[in-house]
Amino acid sequence: MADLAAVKRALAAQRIETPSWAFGNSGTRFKVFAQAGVPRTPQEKIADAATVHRHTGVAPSVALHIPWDAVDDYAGLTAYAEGLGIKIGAINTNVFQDDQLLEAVDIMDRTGSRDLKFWFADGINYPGQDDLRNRQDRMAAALREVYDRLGDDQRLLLEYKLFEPAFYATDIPDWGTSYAHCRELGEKAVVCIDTGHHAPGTNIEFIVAFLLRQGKLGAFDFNSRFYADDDLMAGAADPFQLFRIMYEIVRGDALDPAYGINFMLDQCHNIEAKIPAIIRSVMNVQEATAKALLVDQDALFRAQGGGDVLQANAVLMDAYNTDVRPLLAEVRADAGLDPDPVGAYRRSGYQEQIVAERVGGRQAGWGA
Ligand SMILES: [Mn+2]
Repeated sequence: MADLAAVKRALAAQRIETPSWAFGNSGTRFKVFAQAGVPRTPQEKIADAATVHRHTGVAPSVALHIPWDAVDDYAGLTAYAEGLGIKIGAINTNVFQDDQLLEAVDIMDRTGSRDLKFWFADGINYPGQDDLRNRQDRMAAALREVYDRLGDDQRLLLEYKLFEPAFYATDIPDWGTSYAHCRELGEKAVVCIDTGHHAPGTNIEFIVAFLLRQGKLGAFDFNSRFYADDDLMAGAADPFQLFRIMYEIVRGDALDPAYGINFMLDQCHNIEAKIPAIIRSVMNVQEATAKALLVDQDALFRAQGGGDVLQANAVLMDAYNTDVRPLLAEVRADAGLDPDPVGAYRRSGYQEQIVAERVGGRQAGWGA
């Protein structure tokens, strides 16, 4: 049996980072869907992220996106976040220009961010368009320049994506390519797993286990996918997959914030209300984590060692099939929070307030 007091302590200590862009407008390649009350400035995005933290208690940092969240005064922005009880998290950028990559490190210095996350939208659309091997050399050189600029306590998170926007070849299409570049760079470079960036059927928990064993798993971008990079709420499409991923995290003793993995969300909310959808996503990650913590590891290892296939599977499924909502309600109550974060948000009047106040100006969103 898992130690319930230890499970509750681990859940109370869990940290999940929210993405600033999830509070802005988003859409598909056909249309960006506007919603009333959406932030117009990085400050308003930070205020929404602080609201998510106020109701969940486990989301005390917000990732920024450069250039979407670029401001003149980063010290002021950091102080503003701290005044609302949260910190600036990872700096995300997807612009392949050396000067902009280096500028992102300057921004980290000013915001106190530990993590710089790169996703490169680079690749080619046609065979022969460019030399595949030279492109890797150029990628390695660009990464090296940024890596060498990092401070002692800063890290480079290298994200991968199977395809899009380039459809023939992507420069960092999979975890193996990211891992190889990170190994070449050194200790401060680690892989970021975006759960939406794989081919259908990919065993993501295997990647988690492998990278943990190598000490090269640095972060997650949690979201759900049905077809491709759909960016749906984490744990919505396949909660069992999220459980299997979190089990490998627990199995690898990597849940504690001191281990260093940045558990981020990376999602977009096109038609559903953004703040409660992000609260729901945080809760989905918490539920998957609670179930992972409830796995009876002694019984599991015994069954595995004894070659009892059915029993081993049953031990895992027993934990997965446990209703952990009452347990998480207790964890929240112990922390002085409402046990029902989405309900508490709806009753708080915050949504009505931002709809009334955020009138005029230019709403934040894709390309803004
Ligand atoms: Mn991502």
